[in-house]
Amino acid sequence: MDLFILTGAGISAESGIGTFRDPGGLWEQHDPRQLATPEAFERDPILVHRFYNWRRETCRRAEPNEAHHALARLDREMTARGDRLMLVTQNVDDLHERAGARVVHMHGQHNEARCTRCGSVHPWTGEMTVESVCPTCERAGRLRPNIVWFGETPMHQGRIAAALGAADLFAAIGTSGAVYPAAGYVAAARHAGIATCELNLEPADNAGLFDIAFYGKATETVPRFVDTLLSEGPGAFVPDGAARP
Ligand code: BJW
Repeated sequence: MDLFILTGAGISAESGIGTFRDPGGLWEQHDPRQLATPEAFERDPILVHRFYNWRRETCRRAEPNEAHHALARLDREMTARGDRLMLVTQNVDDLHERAGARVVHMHGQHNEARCTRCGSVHPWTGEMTVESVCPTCERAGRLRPNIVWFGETPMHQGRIAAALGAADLFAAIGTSGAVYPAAGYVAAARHAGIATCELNLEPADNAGLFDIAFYGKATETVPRFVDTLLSEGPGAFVPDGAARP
């Protein structure tokens, strides 16, 4: 079995981390152009640091939920059987790894700082300010959250493309399908003849591209999905029960 799973903000929603585009979501309350672009950081680093210090603290207080734990169980059991799982998250929280899963962060991580002068990346759990000093080059004022903002290149794209091409099943969990390149992975999977499955609270913007969908809270749908995968394999999620040509 070779699985590719993409997660988004919806998987962490029940851990108390707000999503971006749901009613009352982060981008309804805050303008992403003022907070999540390199230009915004250039223009007003104090504002951007304040926003991410608050987000980092929210993530620090949150705990993994049943959906994170189910994916960690899937990772452990697939590894024990010699199967392959590529778990890619757009989330910048660390709830997948705190549940025990191995995960690739394509949009970076809250708990890391990157130096815009020397390029070094450092674990960072506390406040980050315009006075923070880079542990490597020892310059102050050059650290930023190690997060992919709009207009920047998402991380690990080569590794992600290779894993997507080799998968038997592509599943997207709790993502609105609004932000590229992640929103385009389902089309790439279809193009490669890979079965596609959506688990979401509501249909994503790209819902029409999935072969099969399960709607409901991640803490309910994901453990069921994992149980079925482990007992029946990915064929259970191909509509006619057979692999697509
Ligand atoms: C539940 C649930 C529950 C709720 N259970 N489910 C025009 C066309 C196409 C592309 C572009 C365009 N103009 C610009 C672009 C590119 C741009 C883009 O896509 N913009 C769109 C807005 C149009 N993309 C970029 O700039 C990216 N870079 C790029 O493309 O570089 C070029 C390149 C590509 C490939 C190779 C090389 C180069 C970078 C994107 C960076 C995104 N950054 C953010 C901010 C991170 C920092 C932070 O956290 O502050 O990442 S934006 C934000 O959106 C965050 C998320 O990771 C990302 C995706 O959001 P997600 O996870 O889908 O959350 P929501 O809120 O949208 O959806 C939540 C879902 O959960 C919903 O479906 C709910 O129903 C569901 N849900 N509760 C289950 N309990």
